[in-house]
Amino acid sequence: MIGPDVAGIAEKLGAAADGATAIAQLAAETGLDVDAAYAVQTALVQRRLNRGERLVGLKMGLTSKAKMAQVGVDEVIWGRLTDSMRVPDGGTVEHADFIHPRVEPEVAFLLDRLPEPGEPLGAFTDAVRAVAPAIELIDSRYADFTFSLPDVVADNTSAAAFVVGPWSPVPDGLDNLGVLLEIDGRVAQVGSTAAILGDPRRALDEGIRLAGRHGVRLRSGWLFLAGAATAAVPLRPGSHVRAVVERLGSCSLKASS
Ligand code: 0L1
Ligand code: MG
Repeated sequence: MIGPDVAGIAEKLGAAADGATAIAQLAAETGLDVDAAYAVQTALVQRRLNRGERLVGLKMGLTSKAKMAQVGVDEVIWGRLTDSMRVPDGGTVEHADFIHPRVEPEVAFLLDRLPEPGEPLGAFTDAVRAVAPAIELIDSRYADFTFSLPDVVADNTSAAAFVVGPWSPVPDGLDNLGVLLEIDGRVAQVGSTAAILGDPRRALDEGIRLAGRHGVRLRSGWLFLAGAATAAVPLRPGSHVRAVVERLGSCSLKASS
C-alpha cells in the first residue's frame, strides 16, 4: 500500500507558512497517522534548514488542560524551534507574516547535560543550566485554527515564533509559580506553572521520551519550551504582549500595526 505523500504534505504546509495563507486540514484526506505526521514535521523543518536556518531546540505543545480544551486535542506533542523563529525580548513581529497568530506564556529551559538514551533524567539541575520566562507565538497553518492530532503534529505544533526573557539559575521550586499574560497592559490570562503537566520539569522528561521515539535526542545548548501555562490569546495588530512568571521575571513582544 502506498503511504501518505510526506514530502508533498510538508511542501503544502511550508508554502502556507511562507505565504501566511491558511489551508484545509490534510490528515483525513491523506491517511496521515501520528508517526507519519512526525515524518512530515521532520521534512517541514528540513525545508527551513535547507534555506539556512539552524535547529536551536524543541518545544512541547498541549501540556496543559487549558490548551487541550482550547483546540480539542488531548495528547502532549512536541515540535522543533529554529533560530529564525526567535524574536529578541521586547522585539516586534510583523503581524502580516502570520495567518491568525496567538500568544501564550511559557517557561523556557537552557539545556545542559542531557542523559544518554534510556538513562533516567537524574537531577534536573544537571540537565538544565538556566530557566526563563517565555512567550510562544503559535500560528496554525490550518483554517480556523482547527486540526486533528496528526494535522497539528505535521504542522510542527503550530510553532511560528518565540521570545525568551532573562535567564535565571534553576530555582528550588518550579511547580507552582504564578504566570500572567498581559496584552496592552491588561491582564489577559492568569495561571500557574502547575498547569504545565503538574510541574514544567515533567515536560522535559516527556520531551526526551517522546522525541526519542522518533530518533531525536535533545542537545546541550538547546532551548526547550516546556509548554503554556494558560490558553493562548489572539495577537492583534499593534498589540504589546508581556508574560510574567513569578521569580523568573518577564519578557515581551510587540506586533506591528
Ligand atoms: O504550543 C502549543 O501548545 C501549541 C500546540 C498546537 C496546538 C495549538 O496550535 O494551539
Ligand atoms: Mg506553546
